[in-house]
Amino acid sequence: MNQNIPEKWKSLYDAVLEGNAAAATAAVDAAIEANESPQTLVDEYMIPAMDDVGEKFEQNEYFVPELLISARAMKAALTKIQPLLTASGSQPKGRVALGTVKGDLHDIGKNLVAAMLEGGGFEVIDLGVDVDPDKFIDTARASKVDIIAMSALLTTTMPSMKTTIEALKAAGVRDGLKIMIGGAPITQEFADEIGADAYGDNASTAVSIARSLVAS
Ligand code: B1M
Repeated sequence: MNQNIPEKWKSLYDAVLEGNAAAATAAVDAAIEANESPQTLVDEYMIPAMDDVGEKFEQNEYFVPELLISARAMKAALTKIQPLLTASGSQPKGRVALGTVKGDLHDIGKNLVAAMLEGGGFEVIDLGVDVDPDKFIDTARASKVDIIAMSALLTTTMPSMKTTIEALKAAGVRDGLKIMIGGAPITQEFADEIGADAYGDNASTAVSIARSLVAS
């Protein structure tokens, strides 16, 4: 369990951990009103809360319903924060098709990556969750994307990333774009092994990585 949650907005951490959406959004409102950085709220309170939800799940203290209500509280709080992470104006730096891979329904991290990429000036086509390789291929063809970005949270769905890359190759679209992958179980070694161009370990680094991919 995370023991080092700063007292300042601990009510936000508690609300996400306990799955209290109303308290989570109220805490975000209060923090934003007090000029707290949205990124600090995400990094120091909300993500640690979700990590602790995962730990409680592993210890059989929480079960799937608790995961779901914590996820709902996290999403409610993020709905308030996402527009603040998303900058406006200026020419898009590139177009990214982003999705959680086939078989995987986790979308909180993927949504954060989308918000940060948009905030970093990218146009994001969000393909959602459980994305079939064909959907990535169709989007790459139809929308001339610069980057295919894939998220996975389950060790059992990591192979879907490889399958998608192989399908992009077989469809003849792999060479015209860059591939970035991320998600809790993903590592640089895995990215190298399956032939992805880059691995991002969090939503902030995903933006700098996307920028260097487009520049290269
Ligand atoms: Co699930 N789940 N879950 N779950 N869940 C995990 C992932 C798990 C680690 C929990 C645990 O056991 N500790 C475990 C996986 C174990 C494993 O694979 N080794 C697990 C399991 C087992 C399951 C089920 C199988 C449970 C069951 O049914 N028995 C089931 C699978 C369903 C499916 O997908 N087919 C399941 C279901 C669910 C819910 C639907 C109930 C819910 C998801 C709700 C939703 O997303 N809408 C849920 C939740 C909430 C979690 C935990 C608790 C939290 C995930 C989360 O949102 N984290 C999770 C435990 C954990 O992660 N600590 C767990 C916060 C989020 C901000 O972090 O997504 O890692 P994350 O994203 C980060 C980085 O990874 C990175 O940036 C983000 C921000 O920094 N990142 C990228 C992510 N994608 C990126 C892409 C990039 C770059 C960076 O470039 C493209």
